[in-house]
Amino acid sequence: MRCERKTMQLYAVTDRTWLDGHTLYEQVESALQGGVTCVQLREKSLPQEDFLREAVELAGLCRRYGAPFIINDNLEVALECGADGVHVGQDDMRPDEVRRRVGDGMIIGVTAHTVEEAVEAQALGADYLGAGAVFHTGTKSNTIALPYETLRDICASVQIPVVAIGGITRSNLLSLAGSGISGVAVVSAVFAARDVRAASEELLRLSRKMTQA
Ligand code: TZP
Ligand code: MG
Repeated sequence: MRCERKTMQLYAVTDRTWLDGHTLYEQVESALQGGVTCVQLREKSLPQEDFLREAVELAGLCRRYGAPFIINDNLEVALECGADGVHVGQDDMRPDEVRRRVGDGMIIGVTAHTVEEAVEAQALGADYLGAGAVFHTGTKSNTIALPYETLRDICASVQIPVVAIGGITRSNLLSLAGSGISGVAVVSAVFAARDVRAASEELLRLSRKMTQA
């Protein structure tokens, strides 16, 4: 399996909204010190050159901490920076096409909102699924609300790990117990925190409790 279940325990997705005088590199390092088990670089408006430069730096950082490093949507950057994987949404490149381009070694993550999308993504070569938004989120617009029952059905319909995303905080994380997810993906709960490291430690503790429940 290209993606171990424990990799999904606490999946941090970057956002520069809350840098608060820090660099993204510093923020990601704090998150890694707090124990995040996977990092996704998600950049929606950086010029390609800057995106790649940042990706190369963060790839090296994540390697030092032994956490898989995933690039959102940009295959060229993922390949050039030596990322461990790439994540695509339903409107992005199809997973089988991604697989053809990146070869067998790279992790491919796919967003799924329904059982049909989940089953198809797995059949087309996805290594893990991101499912959400499980709660209301202000971080991404136009998210589709995913009821707990759908999350549970998605998990039951595939063999690959599923990570829940969207509006997850320390207060609601444990309510995802029993759904079958392997962990949680968070943006603001880590990167908007005043103490990114402490927030990561607490979310990791809760996520472990949630999957053991
Ligand atoms: N995909 C679905 S919801 C979301 C993404 C990228 C944003 C989640 O952000 P937050 O701050 O953890 O709610
Ligand atoms: Mg996308």
